[in-house]
Amino acid sequence: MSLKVGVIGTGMIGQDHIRRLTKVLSGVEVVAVSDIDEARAAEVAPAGAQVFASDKDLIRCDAVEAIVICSWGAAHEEQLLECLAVGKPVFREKPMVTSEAAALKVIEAEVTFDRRLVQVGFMRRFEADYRRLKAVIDGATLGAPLMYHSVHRNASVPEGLYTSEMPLNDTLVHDADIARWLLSDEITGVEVRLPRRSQQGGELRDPHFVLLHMASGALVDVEISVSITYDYDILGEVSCEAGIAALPHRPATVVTDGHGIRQAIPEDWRERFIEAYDQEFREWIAAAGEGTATGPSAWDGYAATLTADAALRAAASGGLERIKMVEKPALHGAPSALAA
Ligand code: ISE
Repeated sequence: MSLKVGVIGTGMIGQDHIRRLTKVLSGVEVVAVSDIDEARAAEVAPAGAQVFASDKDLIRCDAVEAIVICSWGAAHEEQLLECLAVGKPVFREKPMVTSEAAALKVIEAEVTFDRRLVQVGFMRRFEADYRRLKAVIDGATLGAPLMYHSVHRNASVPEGLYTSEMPLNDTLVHDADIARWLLSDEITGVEVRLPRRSQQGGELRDPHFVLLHMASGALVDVEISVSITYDYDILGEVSCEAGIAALPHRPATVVTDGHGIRQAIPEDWRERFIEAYDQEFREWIAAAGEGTATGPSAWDGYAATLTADAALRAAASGGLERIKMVEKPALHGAPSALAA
């Protein structure tokens, strides 16, 4: 039997997930779609799917068993709380919400429901290369992780839509989440340095150099470039006590011609993480079919929101901005190192 899913938000990522859920994956059916732009929702809705003007109506529709939210900005909080109110599993694209207060409300609602329902879209955790890297770190053959170097380069970002805060509250959250997950650690403080400004980004402040302080004492440096022009380049290397573990380069055809020997790099995140997104949804479908959620949780969404807020403060202050988390609920795993 197929899981009957409603999709809220039919922009670029929403359309990509509808394609994935209808053409790539099995055991799932998109039965409802909604968007503030109803005409766009109607245009991209799969044959037979109901189109809703109101996201609340979609969430409450009896035919919808689980929800995928790909909408933009402030609507997230209300939509998530509505899903939790009716007890339906929900996949929420990152960022989970845009304020600490909203993240705490989502955590509280899920804890009250007493079952995990929320999965947040940190797709890197589902990629085979990242999983192998984590297995090496967890295996402890290299000793304790001391530093993680993360490189996050976008060729360009959508003009007008991507604003100057977004390197820190939209792009950085992936590196922050993967660092927490790879090192099994929490972020306790953030520093941001602004190197010489690239002329390629127009009005945007680009690039950023971020330093994440982890509870264990490990340090994570992140390069965020969003106008690097050449392609979408993601690198990661963990320095441990007795060795180094790094992500491999993606396999690509080796082309040899008059310009030399070269291998193509993915153009954007949809191409770079295509398998990760597919696997992320395979696991979401399996859990949602059981009426629950696994993978990145509301706690992880909360941690990302705190990191983004601290990074924005750090960019303004030039100093180290501390993060203080509430006590981790048992529902979201073992109490964190930061538990009060
Ligand atoms: C975008 O929203 C993503 O999630 C991509 O993974 C990231 O590389 C990009 O910078 C974000 O804007």
